[in-house]
Amino acid sequence: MKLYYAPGACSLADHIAMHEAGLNFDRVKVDLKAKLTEDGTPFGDINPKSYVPVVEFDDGKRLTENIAILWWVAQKAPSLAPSGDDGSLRLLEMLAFISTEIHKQFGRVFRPTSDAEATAAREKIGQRFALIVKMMRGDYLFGDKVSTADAYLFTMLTWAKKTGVDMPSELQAFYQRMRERPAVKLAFEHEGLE
Ligand SMILES: N[C@@H](CCC(=O)N[C@@H](CS)C(=O)NCC(=O)O)C(=O)O
Repeated sequence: MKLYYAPGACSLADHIAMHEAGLNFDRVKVDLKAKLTEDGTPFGDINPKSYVPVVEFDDGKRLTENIAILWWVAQKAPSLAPSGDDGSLRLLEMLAFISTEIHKQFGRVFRPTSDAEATAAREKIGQRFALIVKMMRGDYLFGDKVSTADAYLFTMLTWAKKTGVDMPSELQAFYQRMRERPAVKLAFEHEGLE
């Protein structure tokens, strides 16, 4: 199995989650500007959407989209989803919130078409971070156990740090907690991140 990633991109969430799940996988670095993998393959041949993350299974089938990959990882390692009858559904709900309400807003912070747009996006992300704090049920989103959604949220916080988006103190503490996890340390080491 392979994970196609770009250092520090949203694929970091999948990278962390796959380590948390104890999966064995190779990593293939993608140059998103040149749209080439590290061995020179046009990335469009791997994923016609031309973005990371992509998981390639041993039979050659591929899976894209953070929500789908992070949900799939939790199917492989059920401890990475909240417990209870509706655990898988709650995970999906949280992944969708992070993807559509936080991840997407960062696009407007990284590549704003105007100062006003960047300010509006920062405000939106701030509101959503405040909501996340209200939703958090313990040290992690769903209580005292890490989930694949935590890996996604943590990745969003690395972007907040990079771009100076305000982070509530609860999320700063969450960031530090996540940063100490062996899976996070390993993913940082593999991606050459600080
Ligand atoms: N809907 C996709 C979006 C993935 C995405 O935004 N990937 C970014 C990196 S964080 C990317 O590869 N961008 C390159 C591009 O769009 O050209 C998902 O959630 O997986």
